[in-house]
Amino acid sequence: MVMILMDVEKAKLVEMYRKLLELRKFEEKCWDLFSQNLIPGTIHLYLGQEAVAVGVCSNLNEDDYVQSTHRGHGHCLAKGAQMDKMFAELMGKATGYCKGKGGSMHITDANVGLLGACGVVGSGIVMAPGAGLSAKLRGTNQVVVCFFGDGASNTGNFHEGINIAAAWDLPVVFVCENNLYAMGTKQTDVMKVKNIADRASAYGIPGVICDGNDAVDVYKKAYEAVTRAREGKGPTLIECKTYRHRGHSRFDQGKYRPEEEVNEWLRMDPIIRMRERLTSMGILTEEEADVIVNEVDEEIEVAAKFAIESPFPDPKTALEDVWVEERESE
Ligand SMILES: Cc1ncc(C[n+]2csc(CCOP(=O)(O)OP(=O)(O)O)c2C)c(N)n1
Ligand SMILES: [Mg+2]
Repeated sequence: MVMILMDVEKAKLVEMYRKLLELRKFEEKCWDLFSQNLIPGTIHLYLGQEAVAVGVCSNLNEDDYVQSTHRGHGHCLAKGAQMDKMFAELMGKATGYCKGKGGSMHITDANVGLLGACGVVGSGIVMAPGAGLSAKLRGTNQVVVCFFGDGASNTGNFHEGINIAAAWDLPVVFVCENNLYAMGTKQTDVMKVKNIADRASAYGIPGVICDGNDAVDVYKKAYEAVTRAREGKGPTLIECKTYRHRGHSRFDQGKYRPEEEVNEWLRMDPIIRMRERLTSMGILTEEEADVIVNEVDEEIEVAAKFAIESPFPDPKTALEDVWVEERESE
């Protein structure tokens, strides 16, 4: 374990522990707010997969881009989106990211390079190369991270997006979060290959497998992929093996998953593992770790209070911001 951590700075590890907690507690609060009927529509919780977003995004600069998915709260927070505006958006409030008109699957924040969540499975895989091409043409050294699931890796977009990004050496890092299920469909029932990363060879790019419940493993492998992209050497396909703690969306209890499987993955909880590492390495004492937990709890309460106390949008604004005015062609 010492070997694994020696080359990652202590401050970075502590920062990652705090981020992991933010993602976890944000989702727990979402569940709480939903249970009180304060969040309309559906939500797909990121609980259990936190090490992926945190491990990857800890390598990014503010002006790098992230393309998210329907299960995107973790990506947004890890890239620097504001909790208060996220809660407000989920609750349909006027202070939310889309003024309450978009909800969970439309959270976007251009100020921190967040290109947006999207409910259309696999769609991000063809949009990310566009952002990569833009960065390449402008010569900005920006990198694009494209998150998607195992289910999305079976769509045609996977082939189209990765193929063109590879052919043009675009600065895109494709991160597949393999949580073993696409809704109720088991990955092994619909794929002949064991590892999604194995498909990378078909595009002539590196394919890398990570322990997706270990933020440090993800961080280090993503570091190599981000560096490669920034140096103009093209994309990498990273597969993070992970698991969602809950059902697919808020209405799914996940009964199709065997109890032993769920329990096995719960034992590999990414937050507990990170805390155990930091305390056993002497980087944090138990008391210091508790202080961070309490600080994050407080941060969550403040952000949720902001959203709860925010007004709903005025019905008169319903048609604002939903249509782009026609422009003269240039
Ligand atoms: C194009 C399209 N087809 C189907 C759906 C319905 N749908 C929503 S999420 C989902 C499963 C996605 O699975 P995966 O890519 O593994 O992501 P996960 O939910 O596991 O994070 C499906 C089929 C959709 N939203 N878009
Ligand atoms: Mg999945």
